[in-house]
Amino acid sequence: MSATKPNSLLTVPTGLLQVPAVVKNTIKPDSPEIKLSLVIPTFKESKNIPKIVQRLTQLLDAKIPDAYELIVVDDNSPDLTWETAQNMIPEYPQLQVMCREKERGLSTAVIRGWQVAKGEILGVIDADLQHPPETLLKLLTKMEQGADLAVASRHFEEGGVSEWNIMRRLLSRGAQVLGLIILPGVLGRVSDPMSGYFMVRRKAIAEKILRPVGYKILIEVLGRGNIHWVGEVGYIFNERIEGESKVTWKQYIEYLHHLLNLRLARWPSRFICFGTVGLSAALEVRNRKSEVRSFFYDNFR
Ligand SMILES: Nc1nc2c(ncn2[C@@H]2O[C@H](COP(=O)(O)OP(=O)(O)O)[C@@H](O)[C@H]2O)c(=O)[nH]1
Ligand SMILES: [Mg+2]
Repeated sequence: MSATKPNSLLTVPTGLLQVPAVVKNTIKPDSPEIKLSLVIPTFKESKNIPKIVQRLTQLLDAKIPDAYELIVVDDNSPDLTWETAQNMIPEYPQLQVMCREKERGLSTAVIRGWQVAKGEILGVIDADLQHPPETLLKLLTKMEQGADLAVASRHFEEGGVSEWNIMRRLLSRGAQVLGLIILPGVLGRVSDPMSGYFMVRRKAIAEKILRPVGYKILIEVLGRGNIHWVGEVGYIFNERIEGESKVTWKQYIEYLHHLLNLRLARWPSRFICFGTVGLSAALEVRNRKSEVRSFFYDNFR
């Protein structure tokens, strides 16, 4: 599906957004097994990428040296984020870079990164340092304890947001409430379904055809994955220091679209089930009616 040469860009997978269950063994036989593949989606993050890569490397080298990979998936940013990242590869051998030209969007970028990943644990973190890198180790611990999904949450234990105004808080909570109304069984499973900072076990989403719309990759994973045990850790969502948010009203519309898609995707089986029960009941009534009719016909005519 993809090929990597030292210092070269990863090949962008095409076709369905489907993560393979088994990783093709393109790694040298003596190279250590990758446990964690962390995708960093980027668009116009050239000022943030050196810092986030450096901090993540420091943390992960201390915890799981050589057993992780960092995959930057950039959408051909005009500030050449992908090139900045690519130039760091000699100093950071666990780093790989993908640059997409034909596709755009946060959620699909994450899945394209997971498609080329080698780890049994797949993760995602923003590039802009709004997700504190230290929380990563707590997420990893949850996964090591057996979670299928570990979510960094702003609404769990010591979690929160730094300097959000009332409007932003209302919009965020409003979006969550709307999601809970449309898809209670999906969004109700975690305290912060809007989180973009989490890890998932490969086998929980492998071979599923994912169809996210927009920004909220976590609800896609929750909606279509086989997720049994969910772990949560609290975190404070930092303010951005460099660059700017790409969120506009378009992302709210896309979020609604995504919720409705997932709602519809989860209906057919129930409809088929109710439909089958309804149809058999109707047939049964019809059979009984003809039985009763023939009984009267045979006995009382
Ligand atoms: N590849 C890719 N990354 C994106 C896109 N939009 C946002 N990102 C990245 O996703 C992360 C979160 O985006 P951001 O705009 O900061 O969202 P916010 O924190 O909710 O305001 C950052 O690392 C962005 O660079 C996109 O269209 N493609
Ligand atoms: Mg951000």
